[in-house]
Amino acid sequence: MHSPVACANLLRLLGALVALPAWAAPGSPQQADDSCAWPAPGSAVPAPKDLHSVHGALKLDLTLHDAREADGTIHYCYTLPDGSQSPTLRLHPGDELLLHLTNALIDPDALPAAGAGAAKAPNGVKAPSSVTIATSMPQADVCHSMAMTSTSTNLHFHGLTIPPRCHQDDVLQTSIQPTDAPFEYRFRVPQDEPPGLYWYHPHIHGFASNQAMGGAAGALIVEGLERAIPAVAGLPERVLVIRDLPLVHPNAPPSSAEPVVPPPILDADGDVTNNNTGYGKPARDLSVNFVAVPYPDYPPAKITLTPHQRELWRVLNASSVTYLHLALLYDKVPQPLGVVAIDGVPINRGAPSADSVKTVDHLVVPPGSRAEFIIEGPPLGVPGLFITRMVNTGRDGENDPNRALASVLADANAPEPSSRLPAFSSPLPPPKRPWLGDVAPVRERKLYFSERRADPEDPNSQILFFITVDGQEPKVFDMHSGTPDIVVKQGDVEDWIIENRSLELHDFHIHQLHFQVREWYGYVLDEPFLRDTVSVPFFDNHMRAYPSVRLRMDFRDPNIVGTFVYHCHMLEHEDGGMMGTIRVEPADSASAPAGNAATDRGASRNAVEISTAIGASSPQ
Ligand SMILES: [Cu+2]
Repeated sequence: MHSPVACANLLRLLGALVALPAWAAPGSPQQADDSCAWPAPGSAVPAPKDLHSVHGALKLDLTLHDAREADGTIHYCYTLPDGSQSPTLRLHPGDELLLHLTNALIDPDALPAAGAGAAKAPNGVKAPSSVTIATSMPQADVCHSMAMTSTSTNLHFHGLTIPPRCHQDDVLQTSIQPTDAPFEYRFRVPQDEPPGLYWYHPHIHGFASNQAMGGAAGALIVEGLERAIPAVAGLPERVLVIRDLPLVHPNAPPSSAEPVVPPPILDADGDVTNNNTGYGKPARDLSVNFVAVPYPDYPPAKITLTPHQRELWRVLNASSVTYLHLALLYDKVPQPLGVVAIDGVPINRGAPSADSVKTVDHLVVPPGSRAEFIIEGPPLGVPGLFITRMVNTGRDGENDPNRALASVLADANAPEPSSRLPAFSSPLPPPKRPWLGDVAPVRERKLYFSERRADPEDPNSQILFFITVDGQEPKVFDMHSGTPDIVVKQGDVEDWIIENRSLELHDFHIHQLHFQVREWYGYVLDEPFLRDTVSVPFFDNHMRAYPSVRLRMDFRDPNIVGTFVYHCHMLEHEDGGMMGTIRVEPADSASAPAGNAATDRGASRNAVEISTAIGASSPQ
């Protein structure tokens, strides 16, 4: 909920609404009296509120609300008691996070129109509704609830190597209902967690996509990047959370400034499919720190900085399905992006003497992934534009066209970003375990992404999504199955080949750990850093072999003993069944790993036909 001051500020902000074209829905897209209002399109990009740990701990109360906006869409938002949304949680390695999460969700079908007044959710929290709320649901133990409803929620701390246990980072059984008391999340950031950008979001199977698409996501920063990458010491930093949202103007024709492209085709989920032109209607709109940049005119959000100002941009792709392909143009010329970290891991993690800044002029960031890079602001009077270029997502993929995200303009009086990295810090101690790339894997497994129609005879039937261990039967994820798909032993290192047998991109993510990319689409990479999310190129029917990636999986950290999930981070696919479970057994347990479809190391290396069409889907 907003305080009166926050509401007054919001009203002032809404006064600056840009003029809407005739086809836009009448009325303003925001309401001042709901708790999930976003700034108007074209606004300055606001910085999320920073919450810093103090004396080794960060304590906060967070509430998840939903609200129906004037245009009929539903927003989900994490709010602090002062009304600010999706704070950035900042902790040092070794610090404790103590977060009380209140679920104030209202059933989306019961949400009243925007501005219809406020009611209390069953737990007594003020919620933006005047409807009667059923409170008859029996109170289940939150830790073993497993409830999967539109008003259930929980938290996943994406990228952190913390235990897959209730109150820490369990998403298989933990489910909080609106009738529950505030639920405590409490864990310590590991001492050896790489410094960089992580994030938090809900992870209720079947409902993750809608909640994230409505805005439920925020950044978490493990401080100390300057200890690994001296080039960022003293730099101002800007956290940019890119989310996707349902099209604000779904019925608008494309901008007359664009080339004419074939009319949009919708898939079974109602998403606009990829036309591989870079133009046309996108599957989703995007927002930058909640400033929407809607189709068809993409009015950019605004970033101002002092001329030539060097900054660290920490970009999180919190989209449910949208790939980002970032570039920064000054006078239409691509500018260098000095990449320093991917997925929360400094890019020199495995090779401290190597270049600690990798300069590129474009960068693909799949859903769930993060990229941190140094930019230099434009000179006075030179127009800059932060954009995402098209991504070819495959024949069955969504349309991710070229579009603006934010204008980048120099202003001698620009306010400084709210945060700056320390100018002096002690160097980061070397990781305590040998570099993952130097450890021989004890086992190799192959998994594959695939899709099929629920009724193969009916081209309009629902699409089922699978991630399958080679040798097992494809099945949609069943959270009530007590049998893990994969069992490994803590202490082991394995190589996993992830193959894509479908006609669209997928985006492999595993909880609790990072991996090293060894091969990507036939290219040998041996990356000197780690990722927790990686794009797996799509198959097309002309290829001789399925595209694949080879990942070196790190099961050495004792923190990760337990059962957790791996899945496609296109959340619509995850909700549709593209998820599996893995159990990491203690190193001293007697039982041998079971349920494995292990193959001889090297047996599956194949000569994948390299398509020149991957373009924007390349790894850097
Ligand atoms: Cu997918």
